[in-house]
Amino acid sequence: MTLFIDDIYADEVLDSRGNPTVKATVLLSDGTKACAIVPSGASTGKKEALELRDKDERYMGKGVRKACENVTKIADELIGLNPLNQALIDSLIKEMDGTNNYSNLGANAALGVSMAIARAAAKSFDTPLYRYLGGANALTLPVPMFNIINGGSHADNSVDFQEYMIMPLNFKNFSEALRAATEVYHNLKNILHANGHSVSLGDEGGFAPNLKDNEEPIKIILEAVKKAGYTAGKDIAIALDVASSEFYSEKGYNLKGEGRTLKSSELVEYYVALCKKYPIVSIEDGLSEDDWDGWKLLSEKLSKIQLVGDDLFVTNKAILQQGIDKSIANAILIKPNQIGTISETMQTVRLAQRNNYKCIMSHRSGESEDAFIADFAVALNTGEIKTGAMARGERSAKYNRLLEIERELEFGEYLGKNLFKKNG
Ligand code: 2PG
Ligand code: MG
Repeated sequence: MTLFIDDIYADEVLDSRGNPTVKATVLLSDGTKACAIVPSGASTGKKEALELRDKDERYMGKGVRKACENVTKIADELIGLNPLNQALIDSLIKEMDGTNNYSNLGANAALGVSMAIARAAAKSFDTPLYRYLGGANALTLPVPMFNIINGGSHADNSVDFQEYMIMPLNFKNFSEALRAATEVYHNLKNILHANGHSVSLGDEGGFAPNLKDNEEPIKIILEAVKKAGYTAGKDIAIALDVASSEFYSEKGYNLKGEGRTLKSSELVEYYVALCKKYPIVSIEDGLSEDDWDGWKLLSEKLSKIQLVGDDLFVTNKAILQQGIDKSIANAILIKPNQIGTISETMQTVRLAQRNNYKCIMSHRSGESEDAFIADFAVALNTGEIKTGAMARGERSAKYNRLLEIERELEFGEYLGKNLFKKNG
């Protein structure tokens, strides 16, 4: 008998910030049971799909009981269908919602079901999730962006830029890259401690010290790279997520930590200067989602740097298409909960890849033990993943899953230094 979906339900569980989130469970006719937990952002883009919260007295309004009830409604539509038809299932969920941003059902309800169905189908075949989603072509272990200094909305410190990340490039495989980056992380901790800085952690497991300006974290990270015995630029490069929408207004970009407000052209010049001085290979959300003119300038001035649209594109293929048409940015952050389902996420990745935009699979600042994105990055050969520091269980869960995948993929590849080579 053909396989079918037997039941779907959801529970309200907690994420890594202690906020409620949706855990969806799918049962198949062959007895397979699989679950998925939905992540949650803090510095969200305005055009992201809606995360449904109860807004009542429970959990400071952040409960997700309504989203869990909506999972039951979705279940009524999907029970009896073949779980292998992910595209059909996702389009039915979308149709049932009837809006373009999941404002009826909630993207947290939609994504939980979508992820759990993919995982159940893979499990039923006794196939790893990355192989179920990507087939025999799922072979690329992603180069990680490790967020080792946290600022902006992810930390309670003076640093305006949200994420200072390191990318291990000159390594033959993922596990060696992970080791090197982790050694840098521990050296960074020692340096911060020795200089009397706090070594408490931000939301994504990076350190969150108070530093004098937005350049200081780069200097300290480079010191840590050296201390760990690596060459900055060659072995380890720097990537930034400025998350500048968070400090943008009509007046400009307010760098509170530095006590100055910059126009977009001045901020672009600042990036140009930073890129000349330091081995920066990637800048995410350098300009605000509302500042497409600024983005245009940035894209012209720093075309050799990976310029990543996160709040800018919100994993939305229609918005990405506008960016492509206007030659804005050259890479996109991929966050399934920004758009709502696995199939829509894959559509956006396909559009990006067809247009030579790089894709970076990404976690959210509110995460869980669910490592779905590790498999998803390999399945789609994104070549890059952003999933926080190497500390905190919800972040290391993704890296540890990639280690498992690396062991399984005997003929897998780690792009390393070829990642930024043209046609590499
Ligand atoms: C980002 C993310 C993840 P959040 O801005 O890229 O690092 O943060 O999930 O808070 O949007
Ligand atoms: Mg971002």
